[in-house]
Amino acid sequence: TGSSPFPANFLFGTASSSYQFEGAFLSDGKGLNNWDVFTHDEPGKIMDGTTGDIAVDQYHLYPEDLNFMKHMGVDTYRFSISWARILPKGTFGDVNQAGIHHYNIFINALLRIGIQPFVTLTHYDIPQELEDKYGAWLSPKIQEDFEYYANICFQSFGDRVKYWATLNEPNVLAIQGYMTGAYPPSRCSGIFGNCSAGNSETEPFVAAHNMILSHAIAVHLYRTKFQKTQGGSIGIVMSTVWYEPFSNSLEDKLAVERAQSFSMNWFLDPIVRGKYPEQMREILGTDLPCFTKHQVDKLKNAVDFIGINHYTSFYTKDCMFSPCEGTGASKAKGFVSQTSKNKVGYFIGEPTEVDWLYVNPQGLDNIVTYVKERYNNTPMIITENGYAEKDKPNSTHIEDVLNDVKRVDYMSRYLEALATTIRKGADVRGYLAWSLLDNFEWLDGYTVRFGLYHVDYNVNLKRSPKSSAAWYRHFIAKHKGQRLS
Ligand code: GCO
Repeated sequence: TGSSPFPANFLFGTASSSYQFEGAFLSDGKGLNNWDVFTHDEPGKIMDGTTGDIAVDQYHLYPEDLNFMKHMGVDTYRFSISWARILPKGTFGDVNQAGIHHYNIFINALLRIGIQPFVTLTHYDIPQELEDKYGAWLSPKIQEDFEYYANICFQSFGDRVKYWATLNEPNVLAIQGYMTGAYPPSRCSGIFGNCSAGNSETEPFVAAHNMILSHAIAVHLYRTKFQKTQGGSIGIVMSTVWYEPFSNSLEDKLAVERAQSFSMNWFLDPIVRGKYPEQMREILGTDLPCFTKHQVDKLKNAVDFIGINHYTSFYTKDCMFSPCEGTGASKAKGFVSQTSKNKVGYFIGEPTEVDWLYVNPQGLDNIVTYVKERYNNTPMIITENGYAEKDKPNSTHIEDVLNDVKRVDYMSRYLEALATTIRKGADVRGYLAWSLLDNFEWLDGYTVRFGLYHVDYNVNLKRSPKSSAAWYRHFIAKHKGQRLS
């Protein structure tokens, strides 16, 4: 082996999701999902009033996208299956064969060019019917519907798909869907926002509880029924932030622990260790649901790998015991710790054009090391990392837009940090860049661009490589070359 820190079967890839990429929102028998309904009913909530109806139309334009991947030399492509394409009404009953057919063709096309499909079962979008019928994640009923859906996916695609992630960023979904109400199903109460229904103090924990149990049930199903013959692995994808104390005070250090407890560890502790973080129990008391003995048994070690989405780092200041000014979250149990006095002190590293994204490569080394130690060196995959630029609608110089030197700088520094962590012994199995193409960035619509390839929304969704695509191609080739030598 050569001098590359990335091990021989390390996966380089890019990541995406169904709602952000596919479009074709009414094609081939697909049912409506929660994001279809949300973007249509409340256009004011999306920055530019757009929807994912067409998105970047990967549903139809995928052959071209596959060529880009092949050209870059990636090993894997992470995408999500649209639950509403497979089960238009979400639940037991008719499977939409056209949906199965679409993903079969897509998966086969990836494999034909030597790219491993890496499938997320749900990346925020779920059939609207599940919301209407019983409140989706708020009801334990979703556990069996998720199991039913997962079973269809394993059965239909598992002979060829060797990497499965159950849920994408459930920690973000629980907060945005049920505490701030910013994402569907737009539930919140009190100081958290203006929703027509919800309870920000309790519902995030109920929804999360059902997500955790749904995950565990799907993993159990995969392990008992499919894994032996299909030989793949299954995990979950978490949104991770590296938190640093704002000052050296004990309060701020405890606030950092609370911040991790109330975001990443909220899910990973149950899924790996079989229980919620101690601090959550102390702060929330009976607002935090409990697991039965039987559930605990299913939960422990219910991942083959931990998927880490990582972009940025925050300073963390205690606001629970000494109130912080100017933050709406100051009364939120536990979560208070994630805020600080002012924007200047809030993020770590160099600012970007996007307000939540600051450049701190060291944060990736830190978070991976933290996960390694807390979760007994469970294998990890960096399932997302990437750099955003604001759309510049009036820019006449497409060359400038395509020459994304800042993205190249960001990726090369984060990958260097990752190499350092791996040299220190972390078991990281892959790195997936967010994202292959510019795409629908949730509440930011098409105003924020994450792609290695540019998409022209005015000219037939024309794709053009940015400098970062060429850079990534060289980076991958260099590391593979070193492995072979
Ligand atoms: C996720 C993320 C992605 C975003 C990306 C950039 O849930 O995995 O929200 O879908 O597009 O993180 O913000």
